[in-house]
Amino acid sequence: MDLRDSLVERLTWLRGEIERHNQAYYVHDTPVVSDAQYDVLMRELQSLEAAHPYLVTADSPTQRVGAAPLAAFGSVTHRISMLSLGNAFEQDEVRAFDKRVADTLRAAGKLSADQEVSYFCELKLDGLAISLRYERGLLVQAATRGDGQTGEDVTLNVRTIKAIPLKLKGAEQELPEILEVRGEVFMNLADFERLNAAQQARGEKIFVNPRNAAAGSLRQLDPRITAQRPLSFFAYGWGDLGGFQLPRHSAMLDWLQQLGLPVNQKQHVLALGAQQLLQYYTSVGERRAQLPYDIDGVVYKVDDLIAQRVLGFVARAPRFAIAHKFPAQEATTELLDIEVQVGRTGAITPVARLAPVFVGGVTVTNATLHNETEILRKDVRIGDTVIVRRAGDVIPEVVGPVLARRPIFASSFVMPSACPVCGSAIERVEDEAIARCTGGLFCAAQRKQSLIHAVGRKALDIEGLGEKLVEQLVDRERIRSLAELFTLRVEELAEYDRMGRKSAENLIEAIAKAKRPQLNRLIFALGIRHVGETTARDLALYFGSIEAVMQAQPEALLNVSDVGPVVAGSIARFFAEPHNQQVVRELREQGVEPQAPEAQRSSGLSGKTFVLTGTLPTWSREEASSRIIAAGGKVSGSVSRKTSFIVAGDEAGSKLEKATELGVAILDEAGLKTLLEASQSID
Ligand code: 9MJ
Repeated sequence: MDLRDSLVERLTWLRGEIERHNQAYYVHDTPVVSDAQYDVLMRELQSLEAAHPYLVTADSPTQRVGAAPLAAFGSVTHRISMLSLGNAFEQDEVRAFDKRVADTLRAAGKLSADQEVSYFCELKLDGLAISLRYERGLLVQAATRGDGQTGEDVTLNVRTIKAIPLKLKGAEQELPEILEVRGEVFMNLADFERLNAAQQARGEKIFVNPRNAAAGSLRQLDPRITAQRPLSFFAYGWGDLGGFQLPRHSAMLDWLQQLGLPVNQKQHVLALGAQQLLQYYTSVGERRAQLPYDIDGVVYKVDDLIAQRVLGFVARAPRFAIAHKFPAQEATTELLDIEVQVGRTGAITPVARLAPVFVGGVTVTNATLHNETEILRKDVRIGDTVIVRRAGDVIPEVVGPVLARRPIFASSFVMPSACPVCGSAIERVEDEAIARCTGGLFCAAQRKQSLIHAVGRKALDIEGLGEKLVEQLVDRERIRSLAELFTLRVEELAEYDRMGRKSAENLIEAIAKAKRPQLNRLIFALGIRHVGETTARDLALYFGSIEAVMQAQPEALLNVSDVGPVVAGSIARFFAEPHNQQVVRELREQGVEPQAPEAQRSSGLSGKTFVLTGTLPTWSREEASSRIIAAGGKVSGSVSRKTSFIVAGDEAGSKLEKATELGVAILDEAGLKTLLEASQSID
């Protein structure tokens, strides 16, 4: 073998390896080598090709990047038009679609009276439709949908998308002479976030959503830029097939996948009749927020391709398929004003006041703008038309302005220098994005939020004391500190909005019960910055009384597990404030008796370590843990020989297996309760 032969062999091997890794990464989502290993192969290929340009082939992976810039996009006439889909928003529209399909097929003798129509269900990706033309297995042309008849020639850009094979898989004689594949180019959410972060760091355009980022990247005049953009692709259809066809849509997609094209098989199902279509819609809706990309609905397609032909087309959409849309997660509306809200620790959050807009299934009038830096970054101005996003249960947020619609009177947000609620100065600590009101508990907004926190489920857990009532109590200056909560009487409470005598009585009873809180809950209720539930519990165990925590020197605080200088400093500063000391004194005067962990602890469970696994029938994990700790036991996250008991609920997994192997005693919830009762610690 001469030098040239061995060089060609090496090049062929490198190209094969790199394409195999591209497939593993982009088509199957399961990379088999690290990025660094991939880079080594790619660099070797690039340097060999640079030294021997006459050996470069059109399908070499190096040809995905760096082609010369396009002057402008040429146009491509689709040999078979690229259709769009009709939409359904309501269940009834889906039922009507299924009925139309079934009636037509029955009339044509393609479906018997007792048969349901078989549909192929797909996700509706929110990207950009493209058509890829392969001739004898080689990608020769890529075009956007355009108006359905004529699209833009984006071949050079599409060649840079690693998820799209330049060459189809399979023996040459088995590859179709002509194959036009249709599908969606899109960007994964994580890639979108990374791209925007990089764009911002370079001072370049920020994209408002993954769809725009994908479209902007594909329609770049310079393919070298497209090459750097993380685009993905899924195939879901076809155009010209050169006469070849399998009998079903599902079989066609299997075939496309075999040819090396990415197909979103994991998300596809076959469904019979309208009811199963609606089940698919619901189940995808539940998973939507966890998907790694944006979708705007699902698509139902009649699976049988002969049936599809019988059904035919209306205008530009097929009668055999329909898109069932989810409520839009984004909408545009007018930004009427930006106001600021004051949180429990004084943090100032700018809030957008919006002209009401229906988004994500609800009407939104307020949306968070996070902080001043975010407003500047997004360049959002009062008077702008803005894009509002509400995804899943997430708080609605302003994504950015529609610059083309910016009015001349649009005005920039200015962070007020004084708190709008109490007038105290607003400060912004250097290096922190958050501005804060310095008013502390002098500020009614902070008092309200502190009180809401203090009576919450994880703190004093006072049932029946909601936000609206707290607001009224603070606004009427009836309650100025947590201690005054314990001076409330049934008669006066009954006068408040939406409070009857019975609910007033229940509330007073709940407040009375809160006079004997667990010490850790009381510490948490005080709302000391950086002191969460766990730290509060550690402090309670270490110091044993609220007075001891209050008087602790910073050095003593540092002895508590997981308390470092920042937390210790925050605790010390909190209790150095005379009004905070006053609150604790007043609580005591009102008869509040925190229950020290020692008092709750009996000999029974001390020295015993528990591991919780699975879902218990009535107790949350949190509740079971706090009961065990209150009874003197310890809760650990992992099973070892030192574990005394494993408490196993439904769907207990590997921990239970390990405990069984090690011979650890196993309890269910009832067993745990019995044990706790025996240790006389249950309250
Ligand atoms: C998207 N966007 O995911 C179709 N689509 O079928 C799926 N779009 C489509 N199918 C025919 N999954 C025309 C468009």
